Amino acid sequence: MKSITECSPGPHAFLILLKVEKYTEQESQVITKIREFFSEEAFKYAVLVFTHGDQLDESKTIKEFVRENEDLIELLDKCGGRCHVVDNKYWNNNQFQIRQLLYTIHEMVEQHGGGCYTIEMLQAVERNIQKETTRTRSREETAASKNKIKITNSRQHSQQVSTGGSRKLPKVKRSSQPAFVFAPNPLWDRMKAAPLRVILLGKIGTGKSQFGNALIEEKVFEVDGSAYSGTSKCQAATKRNGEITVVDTPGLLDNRRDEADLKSEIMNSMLECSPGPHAFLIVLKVEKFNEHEKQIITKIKNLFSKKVFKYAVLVFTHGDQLAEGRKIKEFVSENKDLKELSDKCGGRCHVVDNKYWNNNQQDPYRNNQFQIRQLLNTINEMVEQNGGGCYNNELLQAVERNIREETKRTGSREEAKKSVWDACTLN
Ligand SMILES: Nc1nc2c(ncn2[C@@H]2O[C@H](COP(=O)(O)OP(=O)(O)OP(=O)(O)O)[C@@H](O)[C@H]2O)c(=O)[nH]1
Ligand SMILES: [Mg+2]
Repeated sequence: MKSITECSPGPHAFLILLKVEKYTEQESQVITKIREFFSEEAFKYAVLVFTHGDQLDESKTIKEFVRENEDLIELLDKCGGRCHVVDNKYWNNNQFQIRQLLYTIHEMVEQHGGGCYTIEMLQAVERNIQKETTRTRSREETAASKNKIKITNSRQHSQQVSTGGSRKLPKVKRSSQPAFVFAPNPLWDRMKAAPLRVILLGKIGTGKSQFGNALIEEKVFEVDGSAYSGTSKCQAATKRNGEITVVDTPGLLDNRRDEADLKSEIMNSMLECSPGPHAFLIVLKVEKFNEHEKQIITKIKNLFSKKVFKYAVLVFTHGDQLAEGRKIKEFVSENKDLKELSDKCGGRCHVVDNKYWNNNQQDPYRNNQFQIRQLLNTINEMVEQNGGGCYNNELLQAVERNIREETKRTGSREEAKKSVWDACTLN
């Protein structure tokens, strides 16, 4: 009950912590206890947070894990489908999940009209605190002294509970006080409005398509082991519950391909993520950074202007070539040109190995899932730094205007994109 006085007039959210493990009788009893203490109403304000995320099968999302157990499905349903996963020990960086969780809470509070969970008992506590506050003018002091007062209430409460069964506490009107506590966050607005849009760019055969598949957690892009460019057309895929759109592109500097044709195809990728990408992932291999690689970077700069680096992250594939125990930033800093490039990209670089680092348990750094989580954090941070905005230029703005007009006419954004693109290529 002390926890209640601490967040009077009532909590915006109950975070119910569970482990990624079998949902047994014991877990079920904990849920029953929560119901007994706070009534069924509490679940409307609840989010399930699973810890020990490293126990989650690499190929599964937390919702898939939940769907394997009838009781968990039922519980998740009660909680409006809200659940997240973290790992406090092995996932050094839980920020992505925590941001998602905060976003979920934010959305839930909005759904509740900014209100919080409140029952008669909680309001009684609040009334007492308010009375005491006016008397002592110190809310903190009074919260402490009210704890003593609440012991009586708490006893009454436990007596009620001990009578057994699921106790339905009287529901009372929600607090009229504006209870919404989060500062406006452009990232949340962006996440709500549209998925994160990401374009993969790089030399032929660096592993763009295979990495793209890892990023969206599905085999959508065709992987090709031949010496020639496997990907000839841009392809977009929106996955991870619509949170991310990844656009795969053909390899740059393909001697066999007409330059104008390639350029037009790369520009097509921009259309796929109109009004513009939030991030360009420049895919390189862990190998010598020679003239050819430099030419690729120059090409990217010529295509998108030097503004591109403000939105870019370097992703190194073939991480296996990185000496054991070394970090990608160390590798980058050994080469003057690479270091310069990385600096232009705000020091944002990550490493994966599409062949050997899937499900790598031995070294948490040499693990694609870990690296992808880190990469998503980096992208989110970069988007925040860029004020929630995306890469844009005049051409893109004009294209977006046309798409919007066409969408109004045809009623379908997809169709509109296609006809705008057809019009562009005919000119
Ligand atoms: N060893 C190793 N092989 C990789 C890695 N990433 C990709 N490959 C292999 O490299 C080849 C090319 O991979 P893709 O993903 O098709 O490369 P891409 O950059 O999309 O190639 P293009 O579309 O032709 O430009 C395939 O045989 C992949 O299995 C990696 O990290 N390590
Ligand atoms: Mg490809």
